[in-house]
Amino acid sequence: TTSDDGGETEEAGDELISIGFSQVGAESGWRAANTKSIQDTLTADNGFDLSFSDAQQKQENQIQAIRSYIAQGVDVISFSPVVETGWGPVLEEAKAADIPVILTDRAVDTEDDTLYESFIGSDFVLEGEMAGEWAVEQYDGEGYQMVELQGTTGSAPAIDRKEGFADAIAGSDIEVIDSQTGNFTRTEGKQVMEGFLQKYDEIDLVFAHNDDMGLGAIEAIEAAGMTPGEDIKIITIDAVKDGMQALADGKINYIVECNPLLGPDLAEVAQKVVAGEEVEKRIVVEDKTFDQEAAVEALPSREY
Ligand code: GYE
Repeated sequence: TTSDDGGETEEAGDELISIGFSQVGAESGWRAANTKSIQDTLTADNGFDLSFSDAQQKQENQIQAIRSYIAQGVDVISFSPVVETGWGPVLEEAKAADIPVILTDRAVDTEDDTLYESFIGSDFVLEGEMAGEWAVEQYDGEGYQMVELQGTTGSAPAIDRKEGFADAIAGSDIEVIDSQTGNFTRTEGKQVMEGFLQKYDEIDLVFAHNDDMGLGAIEAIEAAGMTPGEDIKIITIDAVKDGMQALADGKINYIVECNPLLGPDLAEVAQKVVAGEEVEKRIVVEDKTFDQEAAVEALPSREY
């Protein structure tokens, strides 16, 4: 089917745009807010027929979901790639079937940018840098020993946040004594932090690649009889409700936001792509930062 009059109205009785969306999983509060934004925006009222699948953080599940969307012949495929590499073949298959692909949230590592129409999401290197710059401002000169809780191994946010933070603290006396993945989940963040607390006599600072792992670390620190936010400082990324609450409560020291509300941008780009209009290859979502005071102020009106 081709799009007809190309009119601006969304409820003109036009055919719905069928879109297959493969989500990473349900690993974090960020992901829950992201899923809700997509499901609340890509509705029949807005002109979409959404097929949504959850890959449970497994690339093979995403590839399978994308192949089934290709087989169904949807108008648009969108996904948030769990890891950066290994997408070439399935993206080629979508291209061969003439189905446009829109990336949201996480990037793929490919030289060939004709394999997708647009990539909508935050600048994760910048997020890591903003977190690291604040750490240097606050703590340089104290000889802090830091541990890092990394996101999912091989994912764009884990790679980029690590890099941005490392760049920002280079030249300071903050020393990264260990860095392990907690897979962006609260449970694994807690487990990894428990291990760190057993292994090291002195930990002054935690940099967690997302709020959920930071919240897990808080549980481990409290269980070890210490006060998170004081005995051990904590910096995280996301700024979801639970993270912001912990920041307002003084248990986290600083959060760099990562905006999960990508549904509206995705809807707009999908409509344009189907209508044959030009779209931007890269749409960067803007993120703010919060210290404890700012969190107290922002919490009452926080959407997610
Ligand atoms: O920071 C984390 C989630 O890809 C930006 O994935 C996203 C990250 C987010 O699990 O909480």
